[in-house]
Amino acid sequence: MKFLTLFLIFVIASANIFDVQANDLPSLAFKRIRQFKYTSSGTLKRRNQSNLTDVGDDTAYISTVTIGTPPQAFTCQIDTGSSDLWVPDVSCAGAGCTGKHGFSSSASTSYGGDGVPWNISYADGSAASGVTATDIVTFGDVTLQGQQFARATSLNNNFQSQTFDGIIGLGGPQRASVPGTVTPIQNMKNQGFITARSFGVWLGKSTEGGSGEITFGGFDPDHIVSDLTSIPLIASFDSTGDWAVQLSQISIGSQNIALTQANGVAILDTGSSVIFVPSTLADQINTALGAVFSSQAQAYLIPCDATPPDMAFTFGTASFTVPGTDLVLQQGGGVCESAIIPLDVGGGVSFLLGDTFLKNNYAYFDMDGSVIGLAQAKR
Ligand SMILES: *[C@@H]1O[C@H](CO)[C@@H](O)[C@H](O)[C@H]1NC(C)=O
Ligand SMILES: *[C@@H]1O[C@H](CO)[C@@H](O)[C@H](O)[C@H]1NC(C)=O
Ligand SMILES: CC(=O)N[C@H]1CO[C@H](CO)[C@@H](O)[C@@H]1O
Repeated sequence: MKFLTLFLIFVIASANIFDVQANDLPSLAFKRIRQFKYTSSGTLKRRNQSNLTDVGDDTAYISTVTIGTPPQAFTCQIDTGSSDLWVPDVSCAGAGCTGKHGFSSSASTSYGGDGVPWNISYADGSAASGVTATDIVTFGDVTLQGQQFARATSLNNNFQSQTFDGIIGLGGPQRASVPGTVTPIQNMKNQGFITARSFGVWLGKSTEGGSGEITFGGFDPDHIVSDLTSIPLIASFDSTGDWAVQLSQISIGSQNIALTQANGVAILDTGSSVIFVPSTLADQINTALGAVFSSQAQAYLIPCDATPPDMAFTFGTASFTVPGTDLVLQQGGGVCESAIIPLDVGGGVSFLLGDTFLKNNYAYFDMDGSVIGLAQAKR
């Protein structure tokens, strides 16, 4: 997840939340979601997907991405909080690059040449730089011609501990480091694989066998327990390409915290393992969970055998749950940390609802409909 500091005028769409199954809503998003659910041929064409691997007990979800001819394979973290696709270059040297696969442009007969200098930095302090390029890119079932990506010739030490090679950003093109970038999701539409710039994300749990799945251009009805509820994207974030939605309340057991337009902006971020909350709310939430801040650990610690209450995240009138058991993170040596972690993100964003939230709730990211559809996930 990467952020720019922007001064935004808040023109937040009124809490226009509706159930996708309702019959009297003329909205385009409604029709599109219905259509995806029941159309197996025609405009949607056949389902295109990518399987995901759950790594580090739900800390990251990765997909194999191949680049070039013959294909060179990389593991990329799927990140809805950023919009760049990059892999390490074969020339990448230094601690951040150790053990990762490197792309060799000279070994690809379809290499489209170098573009412009490129760099990106993420909210956790990790940073990469190199050069943009184009080549054939395969992501799950989809093969994209002339796809832009970046060859990272330098990765900072933050990447040393990461088990994946690169990152595939699934945010809007406005979030891309290089203006004018055509993202893989945009290219899937341009090249006729999908009719809308949308995708559905199911994240498994390591305790239940792991794995995960992205469905391009639609969602997978096999991984939702009920119909999707459409939550409008916040209009003022159109210019940032962020998947930003408006939280109205969070609940910890029976304790409710009401949120305002100003302090309830949440990004649904597959690239964050946990749930990041504003530092001003972290004490209240963690106290209700039974977690206590340790200045030594610089973290909210919680007994590993604790059974904290469930949390609910409310968008307008629709609530989505995270079970208390998923809020206790094993850190090794009998130490456990709360999954509710303070982070002042900036840019008008208060919450990053990461994998802790998304492995419990299926999310359908629809850029063309300007909505995110949510439903409780089904294994
Ligand atoms: C990153 O790229 C931006 C935009 O091209 C440039 O202004 C900036 O100097 C670059 N930063 C680094 C550290 O290379
Ligand atoms: C994803 O996994 C399913 C089930 O194992 C398999 O049938 C499908 O071919 C896989 N898709 C890709 C793109 O590997
Ligand atoms: C596996 C699968 O269903 N792939 C489909 C992806 O979309 C293209 C274009 O519609 C189809 O040709 C593929 O069969």
